[in-house]
Amino acid sequence: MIKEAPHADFDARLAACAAETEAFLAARIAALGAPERLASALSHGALGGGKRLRPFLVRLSADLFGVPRAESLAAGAALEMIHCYSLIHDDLPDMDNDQMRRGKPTVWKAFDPALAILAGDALLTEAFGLLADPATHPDPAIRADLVAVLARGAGGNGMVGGQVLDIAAETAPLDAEGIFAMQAKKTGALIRTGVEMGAILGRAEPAARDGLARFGAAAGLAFQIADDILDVTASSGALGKTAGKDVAQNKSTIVALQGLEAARAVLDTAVADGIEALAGFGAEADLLRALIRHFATRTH
Ligand code: GRG
Repeated sequence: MIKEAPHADFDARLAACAAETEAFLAARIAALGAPERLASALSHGALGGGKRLRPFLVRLSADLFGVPRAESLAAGAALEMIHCYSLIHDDLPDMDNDQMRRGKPTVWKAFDPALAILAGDALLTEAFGLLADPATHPDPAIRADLVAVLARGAGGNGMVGGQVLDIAAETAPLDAEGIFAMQAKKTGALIRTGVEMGAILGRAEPAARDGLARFGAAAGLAFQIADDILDVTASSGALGKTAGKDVAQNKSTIVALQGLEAARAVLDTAVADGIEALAGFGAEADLLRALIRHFATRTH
């Protein structure tokens, strides 16, 4: 594992971004005018938990270009809505059938599966409504670009496509290449999208945007491999994950296929690749460098 002194501001900056995102999401849900039961399910699934890593990626990427905080906050909240919807749907009985998420009952357990489907649908829809809102960004071309990049990351060739490949792998196990391709879509696409949204808000030059996209892809891989390692090394209670799930045996992961040592080597390479992709940036990208290290060393 790569040893580096932690960035002095990292924890405080992540906590501040998480708190701002929480308040933004709460206000947006309250302003939706949804029926009370749906609003409760949305609050249950989107508020009061979650590390808010994806909004932080948008923030850090946008900060490289001096983007106003209100813009990266709104774009990050839209990305987090997609993430929350994916978790709500992923937990459903016909998907992972999970009972607990973020230390509380999953949305379908607390309400019912139909409402959980609809709450996910509402978050998915609202995410794009938020990006199309002139209050998010005054320039319609930027808004359209944000919508396009989020649709690509979340859709059939992104997160949803990755989920389909993952489900198919339950009956036809994947080789390492297949696992990387599936994970790059299922979890990697949204993480890369977060960094790209910051670049769009910052009107980044192609070279900078390309470097950030490569960083995002490496960060997505690091996040997923670390998650797979944590699934087998950390106690489920400490992680707040579903107790008793034998992920290593049931899921297509590099850990399950090649073992922990090989997975840790992939993780180290992903971190190095991500940091290398930021070579065109100076000290202003140190928090992004800290973030990919955080992905690799996190304990929950
Ligand atoms: C159902 C359309 C659909 C997609 C599901 C992302 C996904 C695709 C499913 C999530 C299943 C899962 C637990 C994947 C492992 C990686 C992951 C996304 C973990 C959760 O993300 P964190 O750790 O969660 O950022 P918090 O709760 O902090 O937001």
